[in-house]
Amino acid sequence: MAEILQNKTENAVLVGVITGKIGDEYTSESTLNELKELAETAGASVIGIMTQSRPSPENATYLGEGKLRELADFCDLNDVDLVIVDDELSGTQQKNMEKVIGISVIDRSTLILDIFASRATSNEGKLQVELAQLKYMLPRLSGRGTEMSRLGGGIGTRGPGESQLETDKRHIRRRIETLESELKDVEKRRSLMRERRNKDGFQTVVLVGYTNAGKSTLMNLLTDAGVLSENKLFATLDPTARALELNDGRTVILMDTVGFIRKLPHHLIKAFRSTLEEAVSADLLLIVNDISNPEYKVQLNVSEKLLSELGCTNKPTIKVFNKCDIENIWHKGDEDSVYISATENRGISELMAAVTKKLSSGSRKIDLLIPYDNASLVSQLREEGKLLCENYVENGIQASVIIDKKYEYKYTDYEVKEE
Ligand SMILES: Nc1nc2c(ncn2[C@@H]2O[C@H](COP(=O)(O)OP(=O)(O)OP(=O)(O)O)[C@@H](O)[C@H]2O)c(=O)[nH]1
Ligand SMILES: [Mg+2]
Repeated sequence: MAEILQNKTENAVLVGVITGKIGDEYTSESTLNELKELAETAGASVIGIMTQSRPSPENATYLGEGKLRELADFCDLNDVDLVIVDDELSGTQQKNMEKVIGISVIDRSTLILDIFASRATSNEGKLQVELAQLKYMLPRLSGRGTEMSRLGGGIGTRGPGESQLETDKRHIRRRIETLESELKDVEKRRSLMRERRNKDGFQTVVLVGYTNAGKSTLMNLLTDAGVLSENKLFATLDPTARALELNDGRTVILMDTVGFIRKLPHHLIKAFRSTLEEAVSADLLLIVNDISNPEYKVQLNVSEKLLSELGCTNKPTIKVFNKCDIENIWHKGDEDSVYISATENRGISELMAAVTKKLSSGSRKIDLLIPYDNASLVSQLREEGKLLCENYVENGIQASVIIDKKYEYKYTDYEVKEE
């Protein structure tokens, strides 16, 4: 009997409407190149790219009628298994496109969710991806079930699985509720862990940045963490934390996190809140950039925009330009920007110097006991420093805070000195 070949590569065609508008969220040659990388990461082989210039996508079919026919003919002639659209499709657009073309049509969000689904290993990661997938699916569910089973599995259908696709919306809503409450527990655990680290006086440095920039490679170089780093998008989903000793002998926590990308599905950002929260609570962010990528400025912008959406504005930050070995670009850095190669171990002492400097900009940890009469000082502390913990005890509020030396004088009366 013939053996059934598993994991046959799917032939994919990428499709995008070029509106001529400029911005991260609009399709362009560069977002299509990135879509190609995403498709290849998911295991597809891209055999064609089709674009249409029009002021906006067609409401019912995404592409105009003629172009859609052209796409259907192309798919027919070339044994295409899958069409991947660079924008997020409505349920109607997707259904109508599938009707005309006769094969699976998925969008960029589904592809990203699919990659995340195949990468998720931890319980937390799996819960987050499933939640994002279900939330994406729910409004698109009506009448999709039978078509999907006709079209079969493959890219864009991994994750919660087909049987769940076909169950009714109520069932999915219930599952969403369960996932959300499980994730709340995870979030609580994470925030307790953060609190404990804070209490122990550890500051955290978090590696963030565009996917494939080299965050995990740098993490491994600095801490021997042994995390997976590879030339694929979204190699890392779960945050990993390790101790890192600074030049001045202090120990901080270094953390590796999930990468960013353009047009990240907003359900995914929401579902990954507990993970992304690590960046929000960081004492210092290292935004890692792949300087050899012609799009690195756009990528840096996307990272910065996402970080500010997460509420990371005004956080101490160092821009780390990585992969300087590739184009041999070695600028002189300063405490805000450093130029390194994580694979060749170059520029690392400059990076460590910048980190040490940023983390010791005149702040220190103080323990206070604030009488209840002056309880408003606690909110002031929150604004002026980093409140690590507060405890309501009989004679007042015990608070530990990391505060800039310039504000310290305001609180000396309440300081609890260690015996
Ligand atoms: N030439 C060169 N390649 C590098 C450098 N740093 C990382 N890489 C390569 O870039 C690829 C991606 O590295 P990762 O460390 O996995 O990137 P990441 O930022 O963790 O990516 P995600 O986890 O997907 O967000 C790997 O193939 C690395 O070997 C560098 O300094 N120079
Ligand atoms: Mg990584």
